[in-house]
Amino acid sequence: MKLYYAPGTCAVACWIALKWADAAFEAVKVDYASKEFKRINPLAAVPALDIGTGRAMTQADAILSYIAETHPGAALGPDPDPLGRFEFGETMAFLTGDFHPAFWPFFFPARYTTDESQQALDHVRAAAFARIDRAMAHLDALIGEDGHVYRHRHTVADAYAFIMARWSAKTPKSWQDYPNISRLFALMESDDAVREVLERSQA
Ligand SMILES: N[C@@H](CCC(=O)N[C@@H](CS)C(=O)NCC(=O)O)C(=O)O
Repeated sequence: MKLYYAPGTCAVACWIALKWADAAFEAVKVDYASKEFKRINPLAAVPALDIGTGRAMTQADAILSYIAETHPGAALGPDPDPLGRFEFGETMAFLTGDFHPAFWPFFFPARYTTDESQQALDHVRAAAFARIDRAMAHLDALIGEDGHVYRHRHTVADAYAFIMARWSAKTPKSWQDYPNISRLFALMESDDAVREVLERSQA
């Protein structure tokens, strides 16, 4: 199994999940904009996971769910009851569909306006920051005082939320300003597997 990643991206959450699952895999660093990688994922985005079926899997939510489902002993996925599955799906959809996309206009404002002036870019960033803050506040409320994103326990949602919330350090309000997200960070930063992945993925 091969995980295609770029440093600091949501693909690193998949790497953490694979480590937690004790899966056998190779992490392959890519330039997501390169021609070679577009042959693996035509959408030019990481993560992609090649399990040898002839087509790499894409979409972080689906990949993380696949890792959780194929490694049940690691208990990284939802509780099996319908409400448990719903809450997990709702959480992952928020993280990948609302939280992650909120950051992109802040980091790449030129993609979100045809006006090339500095003022236009500043406006996009200001609007983006309001969405990021709203999503961070929602994540903070989801986490609560135990430091976990889903039902008071360690799941792939923790890995994804942690890696994405790190991006807030580059915005006017960092994760340290949100008390429950700070609790998640304390748990993640004291996890040996997480520390190893952060070190290796940034190398
Ligand atoms: N919907 C995709 C989005 C993946 C995505 O945007 N990945 C980012 C890294 S976190 C990326 O590779 N972006 C490249 C780009 O937008 O140019 C998913 O959830 O996996």
